[in-house]
Amino acid sequence: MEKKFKRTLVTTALPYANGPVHIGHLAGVYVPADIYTRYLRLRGEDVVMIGGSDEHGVPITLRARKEGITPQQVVDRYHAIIRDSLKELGVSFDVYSRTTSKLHSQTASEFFRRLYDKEEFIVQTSLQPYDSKAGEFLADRYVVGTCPKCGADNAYGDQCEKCGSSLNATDLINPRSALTGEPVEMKETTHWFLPLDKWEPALKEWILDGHKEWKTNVYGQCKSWLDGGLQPRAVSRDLSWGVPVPVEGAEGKVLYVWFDAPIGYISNTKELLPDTWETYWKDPETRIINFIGKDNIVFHCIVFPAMLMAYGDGFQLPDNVPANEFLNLEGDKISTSRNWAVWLHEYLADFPGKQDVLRYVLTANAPETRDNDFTWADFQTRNNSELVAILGNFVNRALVLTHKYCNGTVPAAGELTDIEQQLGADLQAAVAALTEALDTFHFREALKQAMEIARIGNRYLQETEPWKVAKTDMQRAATILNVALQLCANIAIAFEPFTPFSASRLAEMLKLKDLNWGMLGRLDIITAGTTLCEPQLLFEKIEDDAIQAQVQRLLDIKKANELSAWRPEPQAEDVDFDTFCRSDLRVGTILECEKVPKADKLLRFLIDDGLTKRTIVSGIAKYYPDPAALVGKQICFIANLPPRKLKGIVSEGMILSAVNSDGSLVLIEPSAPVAPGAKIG
Ligand code: B3M
Ligand code: ZN
Repeated sequence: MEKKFKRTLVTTALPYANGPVHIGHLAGVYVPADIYTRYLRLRGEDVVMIGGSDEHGVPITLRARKEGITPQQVVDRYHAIIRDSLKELGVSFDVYSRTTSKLHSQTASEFFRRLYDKEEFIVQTSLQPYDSKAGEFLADRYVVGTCPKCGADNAYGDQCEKCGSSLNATDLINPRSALTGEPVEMKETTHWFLPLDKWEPALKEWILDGHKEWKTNVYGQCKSWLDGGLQPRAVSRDLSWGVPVPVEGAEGKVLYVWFDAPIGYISNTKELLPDTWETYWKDPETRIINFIGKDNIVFHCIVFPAMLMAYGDGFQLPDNVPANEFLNLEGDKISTSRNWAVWLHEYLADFPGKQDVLRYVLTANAPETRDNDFTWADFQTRNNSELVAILGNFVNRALVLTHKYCNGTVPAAGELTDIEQQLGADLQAAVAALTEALDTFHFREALKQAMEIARIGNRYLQETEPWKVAKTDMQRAATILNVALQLCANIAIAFEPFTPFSASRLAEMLKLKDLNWGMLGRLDIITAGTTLCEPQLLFEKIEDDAIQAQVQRLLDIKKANELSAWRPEPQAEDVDFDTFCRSDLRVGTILECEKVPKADKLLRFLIDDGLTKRTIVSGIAKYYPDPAALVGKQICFIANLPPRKLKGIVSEGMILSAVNSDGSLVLIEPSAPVAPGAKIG
């Protein structure tokens, strides 16, 4: 940290309470924010971490409509799931509240009212999307259509989930109502707009000149918004769910969710610290850090700062906005609507006690600079080959050897040799790199450096072989074990931000209390003579069947999605009646059916067609692993196609079949036995 601040306010994007949180939310926001906050706490800094559910806006009302319940029921349900699952994951919020609280409503109203009184808004009457069938204006996600940027179908009126672009409902191609599916109409309505253009020079100076240290993805997005020129932005909506617009003549209008949600950071701080909250917002010696995903950059770097500037009264702007890119799942974009996600509450139920494994994997693989992919195979490998084989293994060896050779009591160290001098230097280097990475929000790198301490430990034991030395020189063996245990103590500190459950179990095993960041790098943290607890394994191997079950679940979801996305092909062009009548369709009985040798796809049928026996070759072998089972079945076929040769066999006709929505093939059979050769018409 170059500049010295007195305190830090860490905010985390408020998740919409329209569904549970998934690994994308965790990797993007909650895990990095928690790492950072825990790190600052270990340094003894004054830090608070703010969170809460975003309970307004169209995502909530759409969900309510879909589930046939009220918006209040939706937010009550998901707020509880989100709050409890984040807590169980160890995300250490000082407050986790909700934007439907009374305090928030008051705070947001007061904020709007002050801007209104200061004449910071402009009032504009404009044409907005409207659904006359439903009799409602279509705010934001109530409009769906084709994304003008990437061409994805089903982009929302405020954002495309596929490419992440932030949109206006009027940008969409072929916009239609999410309520009725009708094409949208336009109708006049009046709203309050925040003239972002007024704040453009100040924003440019603050970001483009003042925050060149921001992550390139964040700085770049801000620059492109600012270079493109800012427009006034509506801060109210024609909706019934939300904070009512607190001025006369605004019946039926509420604050735009992106106006009230960031104010949630303020109201949640108020809720936590009713008497001192203002120091966390208005004292220039406070540092505000917003952890968000990349789709929220414009709101946190441009819109909310403009709101704060318009409000004045000493409100500080964020010092940094370390936004992450997106995490994909097994190569596909995570999507709540397609259920393509690993949901936190389900993970916690499926992998009890393995919070740290998920935290570790999501950090090791964090989408810090580009989108990244979560795969279950990688999850298993990182657990088995890193947490178990490197970290757990080192700690376990150090503890087991201490129990074996020293009855579990920390031996005193004798003289340190060159090996220990080198180890000390390596440890210092890792700690310096770890601290630097945490200070600059490079959490993947930080985790790598923390892991380096365990690697140093494994190399040390490998090189010094205390189990051999103990046979001849117990004094030297004692020194080695003391140093190994000091490394374990360093691990208990260094891993606390990343894997807090295991770190605290390790600290307990080592009988260590009141650890702090300042101790890191030292080789005298544990006092000789301390009796350690019995060693327990910090991490366990994850077996193939647990991973297989998760992969199968995703395959089932993919299948279900394909099924629900299936639509019949559009009807073919007309064919004239006489042409069609010349086709000779008949019923036949299968006499023989076998695979055509050296042709994977082909089956050879011998058909009793009533007149004679005919051979038909059909490319449907993959659907029938046991062709002989088809013998005796009746099928329908086209009899008067010109014969053609397939793999040297003359095929005289075509068997009728249909490919089903799930991709399976069904032969068309008569519904009752029919004399072979009977015509179909
Ligand atoms: N709820 C969007 C989101 O969940 C929004 C964030 C609000 S932060 C003030 O991505
Ligand atoms: Zn798009």
